[in-house]
Amino acid sequence: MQTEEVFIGLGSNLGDSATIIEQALSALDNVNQCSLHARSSLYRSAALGDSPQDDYINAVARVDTSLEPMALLLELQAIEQAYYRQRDPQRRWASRTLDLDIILFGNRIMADSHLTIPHPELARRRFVLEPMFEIDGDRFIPGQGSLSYLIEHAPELAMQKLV
Ligand code: A4P
Ligand code: MG
Repeated sequence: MQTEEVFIGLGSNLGDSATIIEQALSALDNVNQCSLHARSSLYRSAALGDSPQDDYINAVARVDTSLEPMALLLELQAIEQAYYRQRDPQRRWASRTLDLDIILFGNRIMADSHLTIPHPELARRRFVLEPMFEIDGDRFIPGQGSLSYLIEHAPELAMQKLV
């Protein structure tokens, strides 16, 4: 079956974040028509957003999938739900037990009311760019240029790679 390379960003800043991220990586590998091809280390970083909150633990996974983007998003949301993520519609970027974002989906570029790919914040997020580089080295990001260029120009962020 034809598969595409997808990069998924994982983040958590509530609860036992490192364990939650490790379990979510296994859950990704168990999704039908998805296999986990590679994963980054865990990274700790200061929270980006408008109100002070705890540091995040982040990682990036590369999965190979024959699912379409919307079907994959529904699978990711089901995994988020399994971790009882509490959503507060009044507060964008509020603390969360688990957040899964589609970063890249093959070479696709798309934007509709449910999905924007590549992820619209990618170029500003060192906690996604650097783990991607760790997994796979430099690559071209559709519509944006090389990953190394984006890393060179991304805003500074207090971030630590965990062993
Ligand atoms: N959506 C659109 N495009 C995508 C995509 N490429 N991947 C839509 C995933 N979802 C996408 O997402 C809201 C809607 O976005 C979804 O229903 C989907 O249709 P959500 O996960 O429910 O909401 P959210 O995550 O609270 O909002 P948002 O704006 O997606 O926040 P982000 O971008 O996820 O940012 N700081 C650090 N250091 N590390 C972090 O991981 N994360 C955030 C959250 C803020 N600050 C952070 C971190
Ligand atoms: Mg999200």
